[in-house]
Amino acid sequence: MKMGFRWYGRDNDTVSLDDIRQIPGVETIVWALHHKQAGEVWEQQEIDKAVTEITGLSTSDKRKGVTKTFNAEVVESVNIHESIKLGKAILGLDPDMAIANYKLCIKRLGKAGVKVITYNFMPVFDWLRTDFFHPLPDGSTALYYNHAEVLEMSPDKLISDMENNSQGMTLPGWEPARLASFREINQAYQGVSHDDMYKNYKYFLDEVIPTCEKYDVKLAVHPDDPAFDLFGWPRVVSQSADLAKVLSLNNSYYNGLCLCLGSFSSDPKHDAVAAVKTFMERIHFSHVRNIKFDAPFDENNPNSRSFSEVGHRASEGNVDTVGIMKAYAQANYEGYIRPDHGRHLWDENTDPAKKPRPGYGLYDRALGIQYLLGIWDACQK
Ligand code: CS2
Ligand code: MN
Repeated sequence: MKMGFRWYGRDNDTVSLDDIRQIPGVETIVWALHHKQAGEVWEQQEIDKAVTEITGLSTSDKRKGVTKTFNAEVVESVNIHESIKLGKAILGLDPDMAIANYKLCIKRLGKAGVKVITYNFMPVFDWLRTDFFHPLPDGSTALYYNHAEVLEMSPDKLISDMENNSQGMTLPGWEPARLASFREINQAYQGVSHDDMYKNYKYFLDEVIPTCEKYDVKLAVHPDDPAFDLFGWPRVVSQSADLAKVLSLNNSYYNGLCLCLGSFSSDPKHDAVAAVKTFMERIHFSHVRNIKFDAPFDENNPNSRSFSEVGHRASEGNVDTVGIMKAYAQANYEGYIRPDHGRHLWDENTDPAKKPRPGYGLYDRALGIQYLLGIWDACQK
């Protein structure tokens, strides 16, 4: 197993490569060209520059005697253009053009030594939370999802919230300038079924997987978060059966999972350890974190689908992180793992300069890594 840490890039993250270097056990930097929009081509020069920065050492590091370096083998994410998911042209791009651009990204990343590309296949937007800095009983803060609040929302309400720039919902990647596209995309998904999505998904995989095989780059899909439909948009990577179906759409080993156990566990009926065991052979990358539901599961109580993200330790929440790491260790898992989101601790909540991207501070993820590695090490003979 190779332990990873997500890094948003210099001037785009409160955490530095030098910070990450001091976390014992981290080998892989999980990176992306975050200024690229879905559907855009990544230039070889930009890719090579990012890889060199991650895998090299600065002159001042060298002067200080630093020798530890990272690999840049995992990219999260090369996002999928909506035209691919919808199977029709939108926002000025048609599916075949968007797929051709995706293939070019795969080829170029492969040439730069990247082994895994993560993506998601969620309609319209990435993960959803209702509070980014939710207070926890110990004084830290964390990402929080309130199901009752979401049930009362509509895409129109979401848009007006964002337009008013209120304290309400802000979706990852939805800057005010892009709200017009949000309307257009929401419109385009009306009447699109789960089966339509699977058909378009298969078309995409059959097109790109040969390129993955040629350049030895594995694709890894991240589950929907939360793992159920929202606002009537068809989500197709939520349930265990969905994961199996996605893998069967194209049987190549290069068509695999980024099994995010926090996202997968957002459906209270899910068993994270069973999923790890079931899909082991096609898990190329995994996010391991914990969440805690507000109430024990009850179909009629929306609050039992509300949850807070918590520390990685199993007893902190409802995800059996010990069972997960044991399952990986017993299978001698050779893929990549990273802690996922972390809580915001210490000066991350008091010093505005330290305020991290929601979920992506330094301290809790560093603590989480030590916990996960502790379980892993204890399982080794
Ligand atoms: C999230 C996602 O749970 C997570 O890891 O932060 O943004 C994730 O990176 C994407 O859905 C993968 O494409
Ligand atoms: Mn994740």
